[in-house]
Amino acid sequence: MTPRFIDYPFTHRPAAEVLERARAFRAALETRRSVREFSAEPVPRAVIEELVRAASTAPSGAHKQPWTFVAIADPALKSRIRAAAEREEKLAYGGRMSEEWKRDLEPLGTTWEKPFLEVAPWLVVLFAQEHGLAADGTTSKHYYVHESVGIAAGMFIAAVHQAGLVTLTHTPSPMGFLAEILARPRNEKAYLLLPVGYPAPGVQVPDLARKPLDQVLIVRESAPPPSR
Ligand code: IYR
Repeated sequence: MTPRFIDYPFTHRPAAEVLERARAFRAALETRRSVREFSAEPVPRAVIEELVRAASTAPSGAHKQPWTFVAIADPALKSRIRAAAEREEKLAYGGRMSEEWKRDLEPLGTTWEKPFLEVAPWLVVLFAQEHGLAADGTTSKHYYVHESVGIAAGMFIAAVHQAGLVTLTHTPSPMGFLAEILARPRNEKAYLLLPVGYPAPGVQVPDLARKPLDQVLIVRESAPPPSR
C-alpha cells in the first residue's frame, strides 16, 4: 500500500516562546488535583464530547485508537455502578488488599464508600479494546493497547482540568462489572472509571507534594553515561 502523506501546518516558534508556553502549561497542570467529592451541578453533554474528542487525539499503536469512552449520566446506571463498585471495594478494603497497600492509601483517606459514583454528573468509563472486532465478528490486531489507552487517559485528564472541571482516576478492583453493566463487546476491558464534574463546594484534598524535578529527571547533555 502506498502511504498517503499530507502537509503538516506546523508553527515554528522561537525558543523563548517555546519555553514560556512550556512553563505556562506546566503551571496550569500543577493546579490539577484528583478529587473524590463532587458537586451534583450538571455539565452539558457537549463538554464531555469535547473532552473525549481531545483524548481521542492521543497517539496509538498503528493508529488503531483502541479505546472506547462510555459517558454515563443516567442516575439508574450510576446507582448500579456504585453498588457494584462498592461491593468489590468492600472486599478489597476488607482483606483483598495487603496491609502495606492499605497503609500506603492512608494519606489519601480513601474507604470502600464511593458516593461520587452517584453524585458526579458524568461517569466516563474508558475501555481498552484488546483487539479489533468488526460488526460481522471478525477480529483484528491492536498494538500497544495499554500504552495507547494510558496516553488517551492522560490527555483526557489534562483536558478535564484545562476545561475547569475535576476528575478522579478510579479503579474499582476488579472492574469486570463495568463491561457487564454497560453491555460492552467481549474485546473491551474496563481500564479506568473517571467521574467528571465540579468539585463539591469547599472540597479538600490530601496534603501531598509532588517529587521535585531532580527526583524524576536525569539529564545527560554531553558527558558519557556513567559506567556501572
Ligand atoms: N481502588 C480502591 C483503592 C485505591 C487504590 C489505589 I493504588 C489508589 O491510589 C487509590 C485507591 C479505591 O478506589 O478506593
